[in-house]
Parts: sequence; C-alpha cells; structure tokens
Amino acid sequence: MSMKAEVNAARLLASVAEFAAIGATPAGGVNRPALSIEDRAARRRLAERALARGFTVFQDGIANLFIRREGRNAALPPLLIGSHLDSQPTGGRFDGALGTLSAFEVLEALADAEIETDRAVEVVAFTNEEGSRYSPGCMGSMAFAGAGTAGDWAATPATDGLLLADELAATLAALPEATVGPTGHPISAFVELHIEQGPVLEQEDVPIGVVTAVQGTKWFEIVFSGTAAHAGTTPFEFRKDPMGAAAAAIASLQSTVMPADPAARLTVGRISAEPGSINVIPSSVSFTVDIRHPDAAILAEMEQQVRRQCDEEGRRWNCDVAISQRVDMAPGRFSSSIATTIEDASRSLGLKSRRMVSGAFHDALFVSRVAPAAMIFVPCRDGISHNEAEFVTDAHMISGARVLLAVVESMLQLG
Ligand code: HGY
Ligand code: MN
Ligand code: MN
Repeated sequence: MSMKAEVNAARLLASVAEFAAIGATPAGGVNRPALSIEDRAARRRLAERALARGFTVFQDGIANLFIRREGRNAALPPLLIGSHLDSQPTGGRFDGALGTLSAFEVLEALADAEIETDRAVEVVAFTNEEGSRYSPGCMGSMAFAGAGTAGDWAATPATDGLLLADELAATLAALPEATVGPTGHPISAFVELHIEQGPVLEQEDVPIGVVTAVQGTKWFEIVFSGTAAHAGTTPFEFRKDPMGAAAAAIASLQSTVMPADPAARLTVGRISAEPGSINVIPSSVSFTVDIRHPDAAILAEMEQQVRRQCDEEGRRWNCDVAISQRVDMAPGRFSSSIATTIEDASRSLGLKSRRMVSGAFHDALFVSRVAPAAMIFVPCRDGISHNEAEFVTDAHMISGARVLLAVVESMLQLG
C-alpha cells in the first residue's frame, strides 16, 4: 500500500498543542464540557482552519460539526472520519481531540498532495461524546445513527443547571458560517482514531490497536430518600438515613461485582447528599453507577444485581429508593474488513498492530449501526485517561495519523 499523501507531523503536533490550550487546566489537562463556551471555542477554531483550506463546514440539529473535502462525484456517500472535541471536567488533552485533529490532518494531507478522490471525505466532531455535563454520552453519534433526537434530551439539565436545549441553540448560533442541515446523512464508512485509554498497547509495546468491538455500558442514577433530622438528637432506631443505605449498597457492590469477574467494570463516579449539612441526617442521597461488560447477558445480570442490592439496603435502612437508567449501550462489533484494512495499513508502514475490544464506549459504536465502522487505537502512558495526566508520545500520535491516512487512501482505492 504505497501512500500518495503524507502526514505533516509538525502540523499535527502543533494542532494538538493548539487545541490543548482551549479549556486548558492548570494541571495540564482540559475542561471542555459539551456545548460549553470552551467547546464552542474549539469548534470555531476547527471551522476557521477548515474554511481557510477551502473545505466546507456544516452542522446538524444536535450540532455535530462536519468538515467536507469534495470528491469528483458528490452523489457518492462520503467517507467519514473523526471523533469528538468535548472533554471530561478534568480530562486529558488527547481524548477525542487527537482523533478529530488526526482526521483533519488527513484532509489537509490529501489537499497538500492535490489528490482528487471519487467520493468526498468528511471529518466530524460529534457532540457530547463524554456524557459528563449532559447524560447520556454519545448524544451526537446516537442522533446521527437515529438512536435519539435533540428533542429527546432538550430538557436535560446540565450538572451546572443550564438546559441542553439552550446550550445547543447557543452552540449552533456561535458558528453561523456552518449551515445547519438534517441530522444523519448517508456515509460509506466511518473510521475513528482514539487513544486506548487503557494499558494494553503500552504494556505490549504495540503502537496500533485494531478495535474490533466495544463492550456494553449501562448508567444509573440511584436516589435513596429518608428523613432529614438532627445529627445530635436522633437515636439510631429513629433514623431513616439514606447515607447509611447508600454507603452499604455501594460497599456491597464494590466488594462483589468486579472481584467476581475480571471482565466486569463497576464505577460510582458521583455522589451527593441533600441538604448537605454536616449536622443534618440527609433527606436524600443520590449517586451514579456505571457498569460495563463485553457480554450483554452478563451485563444484564449485573444490572439486576445493582437493583437487588439497592432495594435490599433501602428496606434495611427504612428508606425509599429510586433507580433511573441514563444509558443503555449494547456491546457492538465493528467491520472486520475495515479492521483488516487497518492491519494491512499498519503493516505497510512497518507498524505492529493487535486486535482488541474497547473498554470505553465511542462514537463509532453508534455509527456502526448505520455504516461499516472501525477504530484505530494508539497507546497512552500508563493507560491513564479521564485524568489531566493523560499523555501520548509524539511518535504514537504521528504513527496513528499515518495509519489513518493509509486506511483512508486504501478505502478510497488511492494506494
Ligand atoms: O465513558 C466512556 O467510555 C467514554 O470515554 N466517554
Ligand atoms: Mn473519547
Ligand atoms: Mn472520554
């Protein structure tokens, strides 16, 4: 597979550094919540870069941002590449941004080489992949795949209180150069580059991960409700203490689910008590539960275990319990032919690769429901992600972008 275009390594690294400054945190990460001012700044910068190269820029109803380099035949569905620009509150500067900027670099490399393609190539920055400010995650790619609409989530309050509908409208309005079109359009295929966010590639010293599947994910919001009362005057037998119920339920789940199954994942990421006063027995305690597993049936069983445990502690502590599900992502498999193309591209560049399942969910999981899709992983230091210390070496960034370009050339039969 001889490549016709070449990644401009210095330009790619400069792009990553430039976007790392948008929403930068003092500890070296980024805080670019979905549909926030920082997210809009990153979108604007990417759109400006695109327009300067003569690419067209458009958005859809959920503010997925698309950059299009025309091909000879506009009637052909475009090849889509890209990822997301939103981040966790204390996120790393590579999660999502590296895939989006590597995809943009591919477009620039094709333009630099003045390569004409039959079909257009589009880069996408999907809206709200993280799901941290607004749950669920992958809103943009879900809407693109017809698995939800902006209307479904319009009234969702952000963790900072602003309604999604308002922040979405402001985000669309902040980029008047990007015409707003329908949500979801035909594509020939989708390839997403992303950091692994786990330790496997680094431990095995393999620069390219060929992602064949994504495990399933379920998110829950659990609220125990009791009776607010005085911390000093209320004996144990008079208490309806939701913190006791929540602590017992969390302790029980933490000590049983993951120890029993190395493939199982359970995370309690957020907990809060109302009224949150040191000398008041809370009236309610709410916390989130994120469970994951590659096997759908086992994931369903894990859900039942969470529900059983919470019901049991609710009874034991004489509290009410309300469990609402926020995310239900079934495990998904990617295109085996694109996976082979990624392997061939890696080999042609002299790069080792290995097939793997993603522990994190990604936009490609939903796009794979409407078009052939696959992912390219690059290693990150100590497997750390969703952490300001997230780090990827220059060499791995450049290798990843070169493989993405070679895959695009191969899928467009340019090689
Ligand atoms: O949570 C996830 O798997 C993704 O990284 N947002
Ligand atoms: Mn991501
Ligand atoms: Mn992430």
